[in-house]
Amino acid sequence: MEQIKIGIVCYPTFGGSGVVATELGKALAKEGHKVHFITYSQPTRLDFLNENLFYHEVDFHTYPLFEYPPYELALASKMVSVVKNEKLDLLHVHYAIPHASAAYMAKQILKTEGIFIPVVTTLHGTDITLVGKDASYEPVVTFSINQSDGVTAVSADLRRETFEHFKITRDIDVIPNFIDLDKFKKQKKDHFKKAICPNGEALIVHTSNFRKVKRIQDVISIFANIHDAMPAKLLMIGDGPERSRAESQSKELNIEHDVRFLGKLEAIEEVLSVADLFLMPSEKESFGLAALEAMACEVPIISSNAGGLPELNIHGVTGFMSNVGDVEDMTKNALYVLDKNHLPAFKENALKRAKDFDIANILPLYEKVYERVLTPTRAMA
Ligand code: GMT
Repeated sequence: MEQIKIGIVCYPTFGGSGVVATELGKALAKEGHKVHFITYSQPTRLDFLNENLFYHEVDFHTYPLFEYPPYELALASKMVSVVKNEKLDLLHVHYAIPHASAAYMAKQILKTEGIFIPVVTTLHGTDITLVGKDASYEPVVTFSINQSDGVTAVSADLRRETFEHFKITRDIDVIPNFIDLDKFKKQKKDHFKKAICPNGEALIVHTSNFRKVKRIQDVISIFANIHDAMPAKLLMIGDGPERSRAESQSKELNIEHDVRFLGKLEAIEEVLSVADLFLMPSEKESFGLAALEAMACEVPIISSNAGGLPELNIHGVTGFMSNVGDVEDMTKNALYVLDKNHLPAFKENALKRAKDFDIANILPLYEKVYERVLTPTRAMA
């Protein structure tokens, strides 16, 4: 498509929605589009220089009257000024709350000045499945989805759930998460593997934000069972509210010497390069980007069958899926995959499946949505 100027709004943190938004922006910039990130701090993965990438910080000031600083208003105001100053063609907001409603407000303000700016909203999961459904947000989420010019969801399951729980009066395109296979690939890190697993132990990995929805207590329980059956080590990457409980659990189970909590890591692909198995027993997972990152590094997946995971993890091929909370079944499957006679095929299949989500295949799907929402603007010009 012809090169355009896009404003991307996202959470700049380690979470999946921020990662997808940032990686998408970087890929669009490489294609020659001008990409302006509008966030409250520099996105974590915005880590390289490109003449087409720009960053605008939302500065919001508090005042003694405000018990809760009105971030959404500051964000909407920032969107208005960036659209005007940079002559943006469209806004692409990731995560409905509060980005889609702030974009709606910015759009209405700009309309009064004769500027039409189309808004694309990407739904990522918890903005619908956990937070959005909450009665305190539901009317605003419904309204701002319906008022967006384009809406995408990261899996067919998330699209289904959006239609099920909200009164949606428009289409939603499914555009899955994607992966940069140049960054996420198995690297030779034998020395690292030797340091963690000096006696050839199996290396199990989990990465997440350690929120309740990730069920990291199941990760520890599954690992404890694997550990009973064979020599194994577990690396827990990330941080969040459930971390200390999981640390205590591994002490109670007497496996703490073989479980390491590494905290937040930038170069996850280096750890994934030496992993044998990835655990994702989540309660909900609209897509499971962390599992895709593991698969790209040739790591098979033991996951729950929640949400969009069946759209990624092929049961019996790239790993296995079980019902949420079925630790016994997940353990049995993990031991099957880790069997030396089975592991190589699962690794190969994981990489093969990850290639379906190559960013080169997914980027054009977003560009198609951009083209579509821009058509009425061009007709008006
Ligand atoms: O997984 C999280 O809690 C983070 C969350 C987010 O919004 O940042 O991730 C969601 O978006 C990712 C990117 O689209 C998806 O891959 C994750 O599956 C999804 N998480 C959940 O649905 C729990």
